[in-house]
Amino acid sequence: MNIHRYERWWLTFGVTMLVAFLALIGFAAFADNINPPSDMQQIDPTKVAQTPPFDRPGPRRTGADSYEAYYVARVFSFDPAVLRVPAGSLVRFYVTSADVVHGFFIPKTDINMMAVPGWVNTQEHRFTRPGEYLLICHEYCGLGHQDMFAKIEVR
Ligand SMILES: [Cu+2]
Repeated sequence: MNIHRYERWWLTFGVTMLVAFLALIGFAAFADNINPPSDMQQIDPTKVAQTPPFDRPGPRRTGADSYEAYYVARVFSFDPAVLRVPAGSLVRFYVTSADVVHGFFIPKTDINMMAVPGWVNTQEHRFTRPGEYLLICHEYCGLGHQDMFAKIEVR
């Protein structure tokens, strides 16, 4: 089989790039220890209401200006419906679902997660500006999806 010289160069370039990128991915995964999330906490989705700390959803003060906020998402609401924290608070959100997959999105912040039954998702944000923040479900979860929201009051 006769392969044109330019075609051979192009094939060599393509295979070289493929090997280089695979090597970079391998390096990142093993040498730099970059992995997909694998340490997520699990929870029995049928026993969310009995499993601490999700049996009492809401905020817990963990420091002078830091809070943990435990949220349960279910059709078509979030529990707690209102979270009140002082301005400047660093809030770590812990989110799970008691039924189907929901979204957990707070516009104008970097909080954007999924509430997945069986799993506890977590993210944190510092609320520096006082005001009322909307927490919305941004994953279609059923006929009442558009009514699924909660509020965060920062004072
Ligand atoms: Cu929804």
